[in-house]
Amino acid sequence: MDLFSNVEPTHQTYATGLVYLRGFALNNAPTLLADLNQVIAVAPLRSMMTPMGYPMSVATTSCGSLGWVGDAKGYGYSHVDPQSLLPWPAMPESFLQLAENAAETAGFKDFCPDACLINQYHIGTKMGLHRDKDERDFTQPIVSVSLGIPARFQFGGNKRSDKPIQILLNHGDVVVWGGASRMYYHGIMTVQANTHPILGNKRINLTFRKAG
Ligand code: MD3
Ligand code: FE
Repeated sequence: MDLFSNVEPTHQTYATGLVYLRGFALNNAPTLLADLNQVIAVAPLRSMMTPMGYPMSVATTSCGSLGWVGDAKGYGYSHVDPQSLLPWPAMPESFLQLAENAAETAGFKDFCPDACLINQYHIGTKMGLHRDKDERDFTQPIVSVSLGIPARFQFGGNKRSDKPIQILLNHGDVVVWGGASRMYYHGIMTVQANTHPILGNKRINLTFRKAG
């Protein structure tokens, strides 16, 4: 068995409200990736500027009625892509179906995401420890889908100083972040050299949010 093939699907619920669905998106991955290509043809991946004055190493774009944007002034959600000044591409049906299905499996019946943030990691990129607080309603979960080469995910607590644990996120893994875990500090460690049979040396992460 290679690193990317599925093991027994494991559904694991943690006290913090985090539900880990190993391999939940494996069968949908080819469709998700085909639909992703349509999205990035309209709204290309790009490195957003940070208020710290340097661009993110991770390239991002969005689909859905709202998209996550960053510039020298800060972060937030916008109805238009600041690069094209056009609305973000619609969320593909395959994305919506998977996100709703995962949320329901995790116990969130009426999850209705209006934003999907797409992050692309090349080898050597990372995402520093942060919390997601630009959304309106923190009782809504966030659903994340990992595709491509694996990455070590860091997961802390309510304080930046809380010691993080690490979780390996593989191709096809889905995590639903509800309850207290929704506001926990988290990040992605520097992505290590690897290749994935479909995505090559990249990792793609989709995060579904109810932002507005
Ligand atoms: C826990 N993305 O986009 S996915 C992000 O792999 C982000 O691209 C990482 O953190 C990535 O904000 C991690 C897992 C994830 C996403 C959002 C969360 C975990 C989360 C929001 C709240 C708590
Ligand atoms: Fe985050």
